[in-house]
Amino acid sequence: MGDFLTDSEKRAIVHVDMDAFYASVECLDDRSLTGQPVVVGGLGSRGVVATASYAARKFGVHSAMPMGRARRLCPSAHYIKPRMQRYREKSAEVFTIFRDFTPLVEGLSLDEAFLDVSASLKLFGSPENIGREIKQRIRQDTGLTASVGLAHNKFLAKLASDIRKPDGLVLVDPEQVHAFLDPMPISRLWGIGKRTAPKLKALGILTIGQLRRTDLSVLRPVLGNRSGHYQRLANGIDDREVEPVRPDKSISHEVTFDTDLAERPELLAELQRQAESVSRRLRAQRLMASTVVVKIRDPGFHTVTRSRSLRAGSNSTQTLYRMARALFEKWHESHKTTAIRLLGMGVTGLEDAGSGDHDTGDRLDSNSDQQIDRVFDSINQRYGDAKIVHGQTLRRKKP
Ligand code: TTP
Ligand code: MG
Repeated sequence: MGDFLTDSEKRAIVHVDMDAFYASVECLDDRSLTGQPVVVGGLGSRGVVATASYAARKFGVHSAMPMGRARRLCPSAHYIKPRMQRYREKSAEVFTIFRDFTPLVEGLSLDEAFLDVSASLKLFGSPENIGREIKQRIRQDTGLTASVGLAHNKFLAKLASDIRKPDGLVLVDPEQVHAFLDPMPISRLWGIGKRTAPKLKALGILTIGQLRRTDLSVLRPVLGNRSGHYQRLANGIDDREVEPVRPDKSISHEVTFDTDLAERPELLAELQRQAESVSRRLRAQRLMASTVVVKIRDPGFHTVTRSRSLRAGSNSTQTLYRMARALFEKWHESHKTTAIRLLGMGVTGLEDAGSGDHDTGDRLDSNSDQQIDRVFDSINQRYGDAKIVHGQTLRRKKP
């Protein structure tokens, strides 16, 4: 069977996501909480739920919910203020285990990572075996449980880890990709959010299978330049590599457009989307960046980069976007008619953002920018990726 698979179908990617992470750590440190409803989050009047144990979820409590509402739904739960330092410690233990399996570990947040274990397959026999081993090691060494998804690419692995939580292990067989994806709602596709979903629904497209079977010309008015991208995802195709994060180098995001693009509003919308992605990754790793870089490639493969340092470190979407936009506009002034094949933005000069709790120190970012980012992060974390994005990102070309 393996002989019929393309190279990218032979990769073995694991996505690991810890179960009710903060709450599980609290239960670990106080055994009397085991099996009880536990809610971790801000306890003040404007606090929100960071996470809830599975026992508390039965009462309808979930992440990003106002704490007051959680208390009404589940008055008997234990309410606990986050202890970030402790969660970081446990996270480091978990990531140490990951690196025993492969050096190709891409952390997405404290409790979540992609592992490319293609080269470790021989050693462990099968992907399923590796999955089981990882889960067992996590349980043994840290006392916590994780859900694991295995597939030949990141997109499928991530969906797989989510469908049998908690303590799940799901393997997507390359020959069963359509059976796995087709029945899922289109909202499971990264980037299809509240604004786009209704437009697809209006076309009668509710499931990934329906999107897969829809002609690109029908999708374009709604999904624009990203139609091809979404249709590839709907087919279970995702060639992105696992990118091991070296916490000191750079974070970037770039796209090659299906067709070269010259319209400024669309290019800016793409840039904003990238600023969101980059800044979200900075925040997930509690980093700040001091320099913004924009990369532009024209149809003749001529590539330019433009960079500039910020007055102070930042991880705010708005701050990074403003700088990227300024860099882009400066280039655009003298290249108004040049179509663009590839557009990217990134950041360098990364440093630790500190505790990230309250102090704003000499940050460039306003409090309201930070607050907006936090709300976006909590919702986006919950739903995988790009569930909500800033207004401009949703701007699409009209047919
Ligand atoms: P998640 O992996 O999204 O949630 P979880 O691990 O608590 O539960 P599960 O994966 O089993 O569904 O997030 C990991 C941690 O990140 C979570 O324990 C707390 C924190 N977090 C927040 O602080 N705010 C949020 O809105 C979310 C979603 C998570
Ligand atoms: Mg989790």
